Amino acid sequence: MLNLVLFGPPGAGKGTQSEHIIEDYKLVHLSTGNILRAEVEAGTELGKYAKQIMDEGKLVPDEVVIQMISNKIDANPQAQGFIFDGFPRTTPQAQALDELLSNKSTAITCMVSLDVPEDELVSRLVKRGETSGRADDNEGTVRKRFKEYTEKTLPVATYYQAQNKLFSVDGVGSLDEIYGRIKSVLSRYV
Ligand code: B4P
Repeated sequence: MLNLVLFGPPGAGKGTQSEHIIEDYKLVHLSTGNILRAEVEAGTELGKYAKQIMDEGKLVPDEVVIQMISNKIDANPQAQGFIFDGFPRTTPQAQALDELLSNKSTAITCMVSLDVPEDELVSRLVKRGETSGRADDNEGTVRKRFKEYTEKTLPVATYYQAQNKLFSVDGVGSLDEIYGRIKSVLSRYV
């Protein structure tokens, strides 16, 4: 199995690059951001609870997203591998993911981290905000999301580095250039 964590700050292009990877490597795409937005859209209790947190640029509590991911892994027993997009975002989430995969006799293969400077991220997300309708795509909230990332999510890279699974790639450039960099990391494994 190829189990990839696609990592990076808000707006780094995780969702964008996932689309190519899923197609070429036949992985099941698990994006916690997409799952949460679908819950918000459907007006579920979870969606109502998560919306306020997401709109403030904060992270949804670990136990909520861990349970969501656990359900999605169980719902895909035939998967040839997973791409985790936007998860794990905290060290407890990373530990829980290791345990979930170990219970299925598998593990994370590698983490690819997309490196993009903060000002470029703000400009991408403010631009997306012109059409996305996302309440968290405005400069003030993006800066808060970046702060959450720096404080709570960056340690996740150290967690995978300690397992020799971290690969950083330059996330600035054309979509094809960046995808080429990701493929060259994945070519070590497939
Ligand atoms: P997410 O949905 O995960 O999203 P994201 O950080 O907005 O972005 P992504 O990196 O996927 O960027 P994209 O490809 O879209 O999270 C949203 C919120 O959900 C979080 O703030 C949090 O509240 C909650 N949440 C999600 N997961 C959680 C978890 N595990 N724990 C707790 N809370 C969680 O690209 C962004 C833009 O850049 C697009 O407009 C794209 O077109 C553009 N772009 C992409 N690549 C480009 C390039 N190379 N050049 C120029 N523009 C580019």
